[in-house]
Amino acid sequence: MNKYEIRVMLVTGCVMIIFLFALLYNAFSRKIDVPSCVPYSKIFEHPQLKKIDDTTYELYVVAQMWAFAPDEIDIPTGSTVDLFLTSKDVVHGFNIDSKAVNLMAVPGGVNTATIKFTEPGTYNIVCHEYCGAGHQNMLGKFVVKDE
Ligand SMILES: [Cu+2]
Repeated sequence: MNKYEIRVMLVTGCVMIIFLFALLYNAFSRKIDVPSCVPYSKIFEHPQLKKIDDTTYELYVVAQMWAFAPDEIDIPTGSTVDLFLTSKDVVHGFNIDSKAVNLMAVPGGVNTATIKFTEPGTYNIVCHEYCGAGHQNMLGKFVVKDE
């Protein structure tokens, strides 16, 4: 190793330290965090299950670290649910157990699916896209009951 190599390594190390310091300074002192935005429709400001008629529902779900809103959805057996899914912060997943529904919740975008619940039971929802420290606790469920 000659003296030029050592010099280059020292300069590189200094630049990295300055960069890291600038990053942490901005993150903590200026409280910069992940953005929070809800797209397009005002309806996502109040995530909800909307009844259209006796067997049809529209469901507006907002995912954020680390929960779904709403996280428990009660519907009668035989219902058809039109799902509209978005995210407030980072990309999340939306997978319904024993249903062929596997969506991404993307900030700034809306993904949709139509789901028919013909059998009563509890259908768990999991976030299957790693989204940070609380990811494993990001759960929800559909509770389908006979009326
Ligand atoms: Cu997650």
